Amino acid sequence: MKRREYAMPDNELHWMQMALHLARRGCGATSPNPIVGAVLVKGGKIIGRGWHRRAGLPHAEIEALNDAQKHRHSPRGATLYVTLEPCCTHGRTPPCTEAIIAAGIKRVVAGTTDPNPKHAGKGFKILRRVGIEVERWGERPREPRNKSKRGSSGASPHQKIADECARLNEAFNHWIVHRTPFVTVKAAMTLDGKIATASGESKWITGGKARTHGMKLRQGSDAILAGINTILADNPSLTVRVGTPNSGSAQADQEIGAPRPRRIILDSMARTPLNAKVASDESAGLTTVVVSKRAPKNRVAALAKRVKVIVAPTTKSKFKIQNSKLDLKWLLKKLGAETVTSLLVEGGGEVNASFLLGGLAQRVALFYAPKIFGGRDARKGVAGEGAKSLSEAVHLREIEWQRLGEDLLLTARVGTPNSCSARADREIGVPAQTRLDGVPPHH
Ligand code: AOF
Ligand code: ZN
Repeated sequence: MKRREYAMPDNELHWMQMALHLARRGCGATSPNPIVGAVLVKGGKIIGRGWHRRAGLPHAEIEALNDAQKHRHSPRGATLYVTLEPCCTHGRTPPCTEAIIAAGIKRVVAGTTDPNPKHAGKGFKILRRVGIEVERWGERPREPRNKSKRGSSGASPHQKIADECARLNEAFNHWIVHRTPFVTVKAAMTLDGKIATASGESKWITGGKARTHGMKLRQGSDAILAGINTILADNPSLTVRVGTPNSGSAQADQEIGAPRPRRIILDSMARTPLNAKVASDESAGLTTVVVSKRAPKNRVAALAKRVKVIVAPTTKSKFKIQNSKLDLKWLLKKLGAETVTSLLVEGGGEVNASFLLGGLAQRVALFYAPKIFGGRDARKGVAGEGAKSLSEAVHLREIEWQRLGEDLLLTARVGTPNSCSARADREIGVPAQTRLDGVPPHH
């Protein structure tokens, strides 16, 4: 017998699912704004649908109201299902709360609270104050769990929707609070954690499906970052291309449409060759080379003719006094101020280690190919000085394994050292979450 999930009308799940679907249409296009979807329902029927398309354009709620108007439906007395708390301030666009009140909406069901400190519950308060019924989806009483399903996959459809609304905008949620980008460290490795052979060969470690997924990760990021050693060794383009699975060659791949992520190169001594792809291709305008004060002036000047160059402060290395490093915390603040909400770090090993072991990454996306390179001089996915003891290890949580052809992809959150090791061990097999790049499977 079909179990009733909770004491709310069944249709509500449907409307909220639809709002989530609509929200995802904005995937990768709304930065620095969140993706949001909205459905207006009156008399059990949908009278308007909308989603936020791009920063500067109307919010999802306004799109839904406009849609209702276009089809000559009056929104008076309707219920608004929206994945995020309606905003209540003037930004690039006027407050949605005012439009909702003016339209005579009776009830608002919102997926989650907007973490933007300017809103963060204030939108709900304003609506309630004028007598609009407001419900936060995630605050509904939880239905008792089905015992047989208890554990990793026991979440009800209601709870899944609440979780998805909260997870829909991970990068935005992080950036709007911390004002630094949400950092994902990505690496494609052999099973023994190598990203290149001792002779430096590194192309196509993983197969076509994994590479296509890697491209989606790039596409969902505001910026991609790599270190100078990677530029010198691999001369990567760091652009978004749609790969033909197993094409095996970058030339067989095609450039796809905007918005294109920025490319950030960590290069303290300004050694990026002027003919490197990142400095010479048609997307050179999207490249920023981050140098230190010690970089030779003539090199900096030559690079600055082709790409954006910024001079970052340095921090003394804990380990080698003579080795000062670019101050990554400073850089993240700078990028955050430039509305980079999500940053994909693509190595190499030293750069990955700086972010991971420096506590500057929030997520990892590690691709593993069923290959073994061995070799004490082979390049590692994560290098640096490494953890000195078990207690210094980077612990991962919310572990998700995905098979991509012959390869495996591990997606996980980076926990703070010591904080979640026990939980992380138990969490293998958490329910499938919003996909890494936020792009729905059928999108
Ligand atoms: C909503 N619905 O569809 C979105 C919201 O500059 P603005 O006017 O676009 O406002 C941006 C802020 O509004 C953003 O930081 C976030 O807090 C919220 N985004 N809110 O009610 C939407 N995209
Ligand atoms: Zn709004």
